[in-house]
Amino acid sequence: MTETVRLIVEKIRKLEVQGARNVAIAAVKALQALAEETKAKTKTELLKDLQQAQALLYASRETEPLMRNAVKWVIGQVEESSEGNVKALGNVVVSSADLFLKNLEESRERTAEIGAKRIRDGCVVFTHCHSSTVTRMLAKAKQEGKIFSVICTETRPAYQGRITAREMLKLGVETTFIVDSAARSFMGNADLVVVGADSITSEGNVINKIGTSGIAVVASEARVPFYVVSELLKFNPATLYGEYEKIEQRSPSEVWKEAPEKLVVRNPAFDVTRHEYIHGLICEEGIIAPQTIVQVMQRKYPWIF
Ligand code: RUB
Repeated sequence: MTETVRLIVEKIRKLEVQGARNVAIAAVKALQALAEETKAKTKTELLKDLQQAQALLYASRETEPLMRNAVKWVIGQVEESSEGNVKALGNVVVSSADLFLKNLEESRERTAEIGAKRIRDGCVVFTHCHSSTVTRMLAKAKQEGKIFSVICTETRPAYQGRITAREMLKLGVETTFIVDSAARSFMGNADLVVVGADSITSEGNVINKIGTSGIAVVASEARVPFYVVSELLKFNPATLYGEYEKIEQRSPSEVWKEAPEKLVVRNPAFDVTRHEYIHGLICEEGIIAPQTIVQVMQRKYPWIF
């Protein structure tokens, strides 16, 4: 395995690269680096290298179907290619990866444009964690001249909410920062909740940063619409065939560095928000009911099945 792939895997594992989209982008770039650095002499050897990288990337963050879909698609292009020469196959990796990234960017732009229409002047937007898709949507609303404010949670234990808060301030959006447990106290002030997604199941349930499902319940109680903003490729096709999405369990030391001995500290990275709490899934195809995800995927991304 090449050094660049190992470095990227480490960055993903340590959360130096965070958020489903950024993780997928880094993974695709790792495959591009591999294609340029590989010592493979045949198509079989190149595919073996790519599959090794695939296994390392998948294991770096378990709950990331966008990354898995991206890597699978790029490797699929090599498998299907009629090229026999390793150099030409390397070019297939690079160009397919570029195409994937371009399409992903277009999906985010379209999603942001659609979502920005839900932000009205004077609106208070509640968000959790850091989603580059959510912040892009809010940036779009701001560019369109909308005046709104944001409430964001700090998002223990890794404080991704600080990334969101900094981005919002940079955009010139009035931002209030709260501890996660203050979500219920502040929900009454919000007009809508927008969160990102790491995974979407065939039933339309959404897996996102730990704490999201509690916020969805609180939003439902307060009658505040709860939206998920996500590119469709975060759908996990295996869930259609009965698999559960795995929930990544991170190191207890992220929660309490020097915890007393014998204390059981648990640190799941994500939780599941059931579709009945989701007002709409804002994606590149529009605002859809999350339960319709399978039909939408069959129409838009049939290769995923
Ligand atoms: C980040 C997180 C984000 C989603 C969506 O978790 O839960 O809401 O990944 O992000 P972590 P994006 O920080 O553990 O990766 O919209 O950027 O894909």
